[in-house]
Amino acid sequence: MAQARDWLREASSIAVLTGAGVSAESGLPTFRGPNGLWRNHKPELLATPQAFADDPKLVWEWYDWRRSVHSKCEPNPAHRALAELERRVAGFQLITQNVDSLHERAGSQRMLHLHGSVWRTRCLGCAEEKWNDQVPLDPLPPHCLCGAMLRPAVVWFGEPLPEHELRAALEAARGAQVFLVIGTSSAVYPAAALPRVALENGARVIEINPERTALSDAAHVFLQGPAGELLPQLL
Ligand code: BV8
Ligand code: ZN
Repeated sequence: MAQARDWLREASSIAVLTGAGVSAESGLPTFRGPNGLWRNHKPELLATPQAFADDPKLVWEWYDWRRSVHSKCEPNPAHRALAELERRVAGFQLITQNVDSLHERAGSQRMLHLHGSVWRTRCLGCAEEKWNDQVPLDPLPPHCLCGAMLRPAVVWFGEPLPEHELRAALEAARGAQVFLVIGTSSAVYPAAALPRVALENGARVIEINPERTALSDAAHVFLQGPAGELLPQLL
């Protein structure tokens, strides 16, 4: 912890990659965690274009349930610590895989959503993308004014990540002196490649997670524990 604190204090460019674990202490189930299932469906199988094509209503019921759970959650000390770190360091960039809005609600501004957001919809007809925070959604599936069906504006498995966000995230990983990896199993690509890019460019990589992950052996420092406790201590 002391080593990590020294590196952070001296760094003028810091990048942070977060995953579902940073929202765990807010009460949001993680993607692959014990309570990640919904009606016995595996998230990896529901978060696909195929599942949506097969049964748009079922997939929308899953997102509607996640949106209603999100709407009852508050940012936790991990989210607030990251918003504080952004205020302290000019060269700060937050990169999240999460599709919730807890980082924004905690005050984060310089941030990139690699996998979209459950609070945005995209029209299958006119491609219009917009904010929608109606909970519960009614009717389900929601439709656009143009008449076509809407989809959640998230990145499903097999879909490319948004070009701008991915390029900016790679830029931040290359330029970071310190790269914090928080609450992610580092199992999903290309997001999981970002800490490797940072390592190759000489960054100090610090991982925060209650469990070891695919990244842990390569990280310079592995802080074992919940982000909501360790991040405030680190700051
Ligand atoms: C793409 C949005 C190509 C939807 C998500 C084989 C090998 C390598 C790659 C692949 C492969 N087969 C397929 C692929 C590609 C695939 C992939 O990586 N699959 C994996 C599973 C092997 N990737 C893709 O498909 C990507 N697209 O590659 O496109 C392409 C290119 C051009 C043209 C066409 C195609 C798209 C990936 C994005 C998928 N969408 N979500 C939705 O959410 O509904 S990913 C999903 O996983 C979530 O976004 C989540 O954020 C993400 C990563 O999961 P984590 O955030 O890490 O969450 P997880 O539950 O796994 O872990 C939680 C961690 O928190 C744990 O480590 C736990 O210990 C920790 N924790 C718990 N409590 C705490 C904590 N940490 C701190 N504090 C706590 N209190
Ligand atoms: Zn439309």
